[in-house]
Amino acid sequence: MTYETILVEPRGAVTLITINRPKALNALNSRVLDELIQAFAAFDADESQRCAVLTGNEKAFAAGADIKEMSDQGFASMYASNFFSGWEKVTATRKPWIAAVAGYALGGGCEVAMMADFIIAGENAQFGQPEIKLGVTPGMGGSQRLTRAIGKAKAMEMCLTGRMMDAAEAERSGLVARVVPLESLVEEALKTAETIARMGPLAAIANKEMVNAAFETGLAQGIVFERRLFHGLFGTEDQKEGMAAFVEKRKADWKGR
Ligand code: CO8
Repeated sequence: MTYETILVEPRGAVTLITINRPKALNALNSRVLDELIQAFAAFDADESQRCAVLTGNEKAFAAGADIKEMSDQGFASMYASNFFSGWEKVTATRKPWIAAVAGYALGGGCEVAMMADFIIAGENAQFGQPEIKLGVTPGMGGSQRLTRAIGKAKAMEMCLTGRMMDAAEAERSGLVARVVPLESLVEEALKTAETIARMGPLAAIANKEMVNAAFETGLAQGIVFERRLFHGLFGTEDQKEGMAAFVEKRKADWKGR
């Protein structure tokens, strides 16, 4: 598959996806969206791939939705095309993926980073929802995911003022899992992805589904969901293999079934 706006490189069991529109600070136009949908679907369908990393470049993860592409749209065309609903196909990815963010992650860029299972940030990362400065609001889940990630006070302040949050504040606030030196960002994200890729693939998906359920359900319901998935894994060969490998003091050989 040849892409125009992204690069896709399998690295062992990890797929590295790089947004590649450097002249536009990786602004997310419809071509980027279409290509990311295809790349994530291919990653999800490929049994040899276990985890993905999505990154940009040192200056920008993505500086937002493409303002030039959007500016002439009207309500009818936005509504009729359900503009940006395609991002739900990216969030439907079942296998785990990490956003490795350096530089600007603004507007849609911040929103795409928050679609990842978690974010690892380079020291120069800047997160923000500056849409208010353009007379609009977040439209790819930013107001919802940012509020769940960092709480109402900071999310509201960021959406209402458009201010940027640096990497240190993002880590303090729970938006990012870890901050690493810029020069080792992709390497660190790949290493983390390789760690996940070495786990049983069914357990990885189940862990992801459980943690995500915490955003969608109440505590009691979430705990039942967790317990049922936990019970379900006892019907897999990987559970037998994982526990036998522990007892026999050897590395597990996962089958993904
Ligand atoms: N869209 C299109 N082009 C962009 C974008 C963008 N979001 N961001 C930067 N670019 C382009 C610039 O136009 C410029 O192009 P050119 O060289 O042809 O003039 C090039 O990238 C380099 O940008 P700058 O010269 O501005 O670089 P600076 O280093 O001076 O500034 C900034 C960097 C501060 C990041 C600045 O570019 C900026 O403010 N960008 C816009 C940030 C922004 O407002 N993002 C939010 C966009 S709106 C959004 O994401 C809404 C999502 C939800 C919509 C839902 C609809 C349903």
